Amino acid sequence: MKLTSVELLRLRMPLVSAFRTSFGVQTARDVLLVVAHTSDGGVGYGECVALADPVYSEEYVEGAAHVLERYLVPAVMACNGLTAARVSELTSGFVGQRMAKAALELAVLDAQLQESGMSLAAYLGGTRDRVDVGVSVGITDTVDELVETVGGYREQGYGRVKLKIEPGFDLEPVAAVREAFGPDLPLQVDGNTAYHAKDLAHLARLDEFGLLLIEQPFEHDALDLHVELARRCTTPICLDETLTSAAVTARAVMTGACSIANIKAARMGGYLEARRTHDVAQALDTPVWCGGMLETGLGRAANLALASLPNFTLPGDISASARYYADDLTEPFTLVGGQIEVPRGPGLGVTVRTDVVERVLTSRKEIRG
Ligand code: NPQ
Ligand code: MG
Repeated sequence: MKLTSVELLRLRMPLVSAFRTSFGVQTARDVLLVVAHTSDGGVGYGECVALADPVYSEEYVEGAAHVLERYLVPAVMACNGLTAARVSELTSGFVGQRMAKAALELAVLDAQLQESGMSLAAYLGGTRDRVDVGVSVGITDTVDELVETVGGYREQGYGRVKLKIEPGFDLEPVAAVREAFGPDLPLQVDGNTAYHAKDLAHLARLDEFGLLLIEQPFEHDALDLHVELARRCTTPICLDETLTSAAVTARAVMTGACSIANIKAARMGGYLEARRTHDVAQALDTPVWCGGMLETGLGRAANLALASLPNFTLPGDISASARYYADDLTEPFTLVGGQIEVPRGPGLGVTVRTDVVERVLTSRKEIRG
């Protein structure tokens, strides 16, 4: 494959409701799409999930757009016989930039699979045609409002519920949700690195609520604190922000910092490293689940393909399109019995609604060879 041009599209996608976490309130997504055009007339799409500000990780969307235009795209456009598997090696000279690299790798992979007629799920080794999904519920002003919000998602059919927590909003809301929906509700929490060593004893009290897992309470590089909490808790510890590669995931598991892994392809530089992480976790008897970054239907299609792999044994943060967007960039993904169907068509297996793209477009930049 040879790329003739790459477009960087910026879109402003309002969220249906504000999403509050320990690192801030999001009311819209500043989406960056990478569109790869090939010499055979092929087109592939990739979505960059970096936030508008570097509050979840060190990357942010403006920076990702610059790195793509200045470094990453030129590195792959010069390549004849380009394949998705070569993108990480061709861009390895540029340190980090995982979310930017992942978006480019996915655009190349989509174009490659469109050409070969293979679905992303088949390419990655998926074994399921529908996957269990969950919902991530933001911090609310009151505990009553949280219980009401969770009730709404339960009515929509969500099986697993994840609550965002932060210091001052943890034990009480978790107790209220457990009280309201009973002992059998699959429930987990996510601290998004908001806690510190002084909170160890407090966090260990989450053990009384029969949670599936406690996700990333401490800083991304605080492996030792996660090891200590895991020692004090019966509730499994899961890592998110920390897990930036298969090797880092193996070390985190083997040091006891986590016994469950949240896999986000974008956080690891792409779906190929995400698959390698899946395989390493499987070899270490460590269950994984697919994390979410409020992707549009493009990134959501790719996450569904990834979540169809055998060791994704826990429901992922792959919610229905309507959880975040009134109008998605693809036909909307909907919930059926707590599950979502895995696209089967070539590549991402979705049709891009170019009318919606044009409506929410804020800028377009074309990079030619
Ligand atoms: C997490 N995702 O698991 C992240 C946090 C998160 C579904 O909770 C815009 C883009 C807003 C990405 C807010 C979920 C976001 C975002 C929160 C990711 O830690
Ligand atoms: Mg998380």
